[in-house]
Amino acid sequence: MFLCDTPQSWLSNTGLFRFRYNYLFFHHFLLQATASRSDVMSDKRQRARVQGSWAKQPSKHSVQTGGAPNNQPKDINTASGSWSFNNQKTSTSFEFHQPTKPVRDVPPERIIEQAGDYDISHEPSGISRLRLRPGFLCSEEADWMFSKLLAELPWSQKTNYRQGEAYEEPRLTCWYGELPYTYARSTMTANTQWHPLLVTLREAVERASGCSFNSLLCNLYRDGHDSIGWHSDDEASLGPKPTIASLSLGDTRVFSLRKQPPTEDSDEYTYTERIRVPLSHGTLLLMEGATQDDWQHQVAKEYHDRGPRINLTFRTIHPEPEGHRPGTKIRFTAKQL
Ligand SMILES: O=C(O)CCC(=O)C(=O)O
Repeated sequence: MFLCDTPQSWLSNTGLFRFRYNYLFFHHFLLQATASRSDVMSDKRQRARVQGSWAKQPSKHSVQTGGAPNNQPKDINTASGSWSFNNQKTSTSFEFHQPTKPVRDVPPERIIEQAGDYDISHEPSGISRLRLRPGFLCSEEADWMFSKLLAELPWSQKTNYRQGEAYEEPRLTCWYGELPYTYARSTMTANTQWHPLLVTLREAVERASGCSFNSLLCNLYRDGHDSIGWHSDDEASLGPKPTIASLSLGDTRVFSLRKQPPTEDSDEYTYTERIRVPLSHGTLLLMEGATQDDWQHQVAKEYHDRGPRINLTFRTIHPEPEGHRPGTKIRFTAKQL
């Protein structure tokens, strides 16, 4: 007879029964494996939540129910496709160790380009303050002054010394003042022959700043390759907490500042605060208070075309403290002043 007596006998007769039985067995097995896997996952999540890492040995339960936990070498049988769950031979454990140094962020660089007064730090040494006046000179008078000073000032290249080695400054300079000025182990001799235009500019800067200045260091950056490296204007002859007035003419260059690191970090400038101040034609910048104690500044080389720039830095110079070599930094003489 073609129709079977019962479905079962028909199934068993056709072999479909064997297929269905195998399928059910396999399905059951899959469910178990999935349940075990989800146990492992929730176990992992729990431990990650509690400890933040694999601090604890995997529980017996998780080892028995399935694959090796993450970070544990895989059992060779598992790797070769065997379903052996009880052959954990290694006892490697991974423990969370608190990093000995806290992770530190590099602070984002601040850009100052709008006219205003900026207190850039408050330290035991005092407040460091920048006062920025773009357009202090209007562009026509700045153009005229720039050409005149470029042509008429006695520019020359100074030789400095670092660790006994001579090097040529990557810019031209000239100096005005009744006293000589020594920095980087080389001296600019006194020069009282002020150019008349510089006298006018000094008076204008004194009115704007409320300070008086007896000296002027002029810098000429011939192109983008000329620069001045990181330094502070903190020679003892400038006195404590000097105000320095810097007037820029010609192409814009970036004046950068970086905070002195805390003493325990000494020369580690990676994490210190940084400020960029683009100094354009006719801009006046005043550095006041503790700026020379707590910050360094530079005008870095640039690798694209830059036209010439003149920077006039008005200062007040005091006689060098007795018993100290000219050009000594103030931190080595502070007690004498
Ligand atoms: O050119 C400038 O703006 C900075 C000059 C300077 O840092 C200096 O004369 O000490």
